Amino acid sequence: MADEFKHYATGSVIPLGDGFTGKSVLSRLLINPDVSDEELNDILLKTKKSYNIEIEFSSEIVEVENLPVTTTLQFYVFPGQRQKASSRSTTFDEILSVFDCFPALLRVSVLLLIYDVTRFSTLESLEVWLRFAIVKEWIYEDTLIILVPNKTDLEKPKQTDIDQIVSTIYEYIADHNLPIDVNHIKSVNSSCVTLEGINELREIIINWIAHRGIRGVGIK
Ligand SMILES: Nc1nc2c(ncn2[C@@H]2O[C@H](COP(=O)(O)OP(=O)(O)OP(=O)(O)O)[C@@H](O)[C@H]2O)c(=O)[nH]1
Ligand SMILES: [Mg+2]
Repeated sequence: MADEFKHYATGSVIPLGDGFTGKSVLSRLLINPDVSDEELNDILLKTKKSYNIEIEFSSEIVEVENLPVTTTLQFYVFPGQRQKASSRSTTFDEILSVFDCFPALLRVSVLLLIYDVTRFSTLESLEVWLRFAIVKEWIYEDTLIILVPNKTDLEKPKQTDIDQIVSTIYEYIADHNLPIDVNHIKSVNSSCVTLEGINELREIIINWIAHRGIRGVGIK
């Protein structure tokens, strides 16, 4: 009888961070980490600055309590730009105001806080991005927050610094009385050039959504 049912889990993933930190490239690699060298070069060189929402989906079957659960990651990638560069360019706030009504944006399963390890200002901005997620009420009891120091091929971040940032994020979350504990905050160093951390990040995200995403049952 159990064989007749198909189990699903789905969850939205939102990468947040300043422009040029690697949100679009990283999301494309997380959707498909098994890229050839040629495909990787293409992604790195041809991914353009975002002026619109980018939506990427991928599915995988994960065993949860002996049941195969078809788990779908939905990435919603926004432009990192907050200021208008010209009358034709669009900003994060403008694009979000169009897509704000998306049901998938009501509750976010995984929030990626991305900064570029070579630019300190992108780390400083994370407070603004986190505040934004709080104001939007994206964080609920089943949200996982992952700090992603990206571009580690260019510079190695110190583990002590990362631990300090994670505890600052936790204090910030606790100050805002959000219903998540310290186990909901992780960090994974990444490089979209060497692919450091990409498989680890994907595993963490997919397992989190399989276990804590929005579950459903259908008939096979
Ligand atoms: N060296 C290095 N370059 C990277 C890495 N990740 C991304 N890049 C490059 O950084 C640039 C910006 O990457 P994007 O993914 O477009 O950045 P974004 O955060 O989406 O930027 P916006 O769309 O402006 O918000 C591109 O030229 C990428 O090829 C990385 O890990 N290492
Ligand atoms: Mg982008």
